[in-house]
Amino acid sequence: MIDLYYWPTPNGHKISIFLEEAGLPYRIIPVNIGKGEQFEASFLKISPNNRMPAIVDDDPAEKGPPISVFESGAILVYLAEKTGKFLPKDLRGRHEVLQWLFWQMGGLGPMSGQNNHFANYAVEKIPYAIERYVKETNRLYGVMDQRLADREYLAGPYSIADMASYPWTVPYERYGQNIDDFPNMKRWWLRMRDRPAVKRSYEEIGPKYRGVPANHPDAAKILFGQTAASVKAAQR
Ligand SMILES: N[C@@H](CCC(=O)N[C@@H](CS)C(=O)NCC(=O)O)C(=O)O
Repeated sequence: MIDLYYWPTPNGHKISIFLEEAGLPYRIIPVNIGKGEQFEASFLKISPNNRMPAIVDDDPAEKGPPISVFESGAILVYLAEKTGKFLPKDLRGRHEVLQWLFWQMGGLGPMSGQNNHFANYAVEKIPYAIERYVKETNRLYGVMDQRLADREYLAGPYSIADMASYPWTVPYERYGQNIDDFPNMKRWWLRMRDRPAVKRSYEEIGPKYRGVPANHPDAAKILFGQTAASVKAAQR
């Protein structure tokens, strides 16, 4: 059984999509990040970066004690290796997927996240910061659109690269983008949206967990302005 430490954000959805696609039994342990549950000492033991998602697998392939994994990209690779699904085993196929997975982890996710912060959450609206991230998101969508011109999925067959990327394109309007400007990406986006596992993730699983929005004063106090002292204080 996999324990999934989860909250219905783009990074959380990546893992519920995988688990639903693979049909692996799992249990959700909600981590309400707007309430600060990511700073609980027991959670920091498995996710020292005070971020969800994280997983604990109590039945790892090599047996022995449970294995915990944090960072959504690492979790997707772990689960793909555990199940033998959504990450090809041959050298070329595997690295095709890993490139696009890392592209998401280092680019699409963080840049969209900053975009969202400056455009939608920052109390002070800074035009330079908003423009920088809206443009970078636009560039990344352009890269995806080119890539998807002659294929159905980002890296060959449907893979963990698609599962990682899709959740960061769902709120494209919040990120100042028009999906109609990216017709190849739009075809992929609709294909992803209509997968039953993706639908379950967004329509059934996510809505069970609701908190205040990130810019609610109680949540903003916890989520924005974290420093090294935030983690240190939590470990006491
Ligand atoms: N690189 C990490 C990022 C995870 C992340 O940023 N999670 C956010 C929600 S999407 C979170 O837990 N935020 C809690 C906080 O900011 O304290 C991953 O991909 O797992």
